[in-house]
Amino acid sequence: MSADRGQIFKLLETGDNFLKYARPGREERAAAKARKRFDKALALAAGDLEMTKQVSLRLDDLERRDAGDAGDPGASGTEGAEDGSDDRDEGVLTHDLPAHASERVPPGQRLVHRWPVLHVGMAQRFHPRTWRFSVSGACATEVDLSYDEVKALPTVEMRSDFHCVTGWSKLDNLWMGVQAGTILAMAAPAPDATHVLVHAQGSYSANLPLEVLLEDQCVLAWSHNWADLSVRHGWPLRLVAPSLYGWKSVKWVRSFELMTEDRRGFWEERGYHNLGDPWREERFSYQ
Ligand SMILES: Nc1nc2c(c(=O)[nH]1)N[C@H]1C(S)=C(S)[C@@H](COP(=O)(O)O)O[C@H]1N2
Ligand SMILES: [Mo]
Repeated sequence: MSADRGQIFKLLETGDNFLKYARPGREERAAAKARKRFDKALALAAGDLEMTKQVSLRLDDLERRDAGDAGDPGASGTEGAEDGSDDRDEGVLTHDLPAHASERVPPGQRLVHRWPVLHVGMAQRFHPRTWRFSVSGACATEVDLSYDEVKALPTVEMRSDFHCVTGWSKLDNLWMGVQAGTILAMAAPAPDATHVLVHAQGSYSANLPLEVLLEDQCVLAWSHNWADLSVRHGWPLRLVAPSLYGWKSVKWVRSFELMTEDRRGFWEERGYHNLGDPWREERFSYQ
């Protein structure tokens, strides 16, 4: 039997979204709902090695998550005090686009006015004394910066639109931070460096072509619309890569790993598109 990959992936996507949108305090319920979809997907994927692998990665994630919660209560409760303000941002969708917006909203996306929060796992706590941002791998000079050193680099303001693969787009975000290219230049990427694995604190990562990270609009940001980021939006530092879907915009970012060949990040390994251009609707790899 070989079920349609689209049908299997739809179950995975639905399960992923329960996890991504889990509200603080509701993680258990979200994990149970996700597990149901993943179990069903596993049954349908029988005989399809690639899809079976993608389901298994997710079931492993849930196991690790369960173990982590039981063994390390200190790992949770990372929400900062400033995080209560925009609590009800999800699902505020409109279908009436402003006249100028139509050509700025990629296919299959709808506009949101407030700012949803989504991530897998726990928000990450900032430890200013031990926090570092590093660049390693295929480069002439490894870079290793404290938070103050990052903030002392030339600052830019960058306006851009944000498109999440789950279907929402938020226009006109004003980010303040340091261009990714500024820090990459300090490292002097090797001539044969082609891709970067962007690592978050915790186990999240995303891969991007080096040339995308070098675009002017790619920023390591600490501020959004004139306010410091909240913890759940990625404080103290997040990547903003506006030309790709939002999962590439790694929150709680801690390092760039320069690579001479491509390697898939967290969601890419779980079946999301390797590049993720919203204008081409590059959502999932099975497409
Ligand atoms: N570290 C980390 N960064 C992440 C994620 C995550 O799970 N962990 N989720 C990504 C996804 S899928 C999206 S759409 C955006 C959402 O950013 P926001 O929560 O600030 O809206 O963060 C991205 N960055
Ligand atoms: Mo996303």
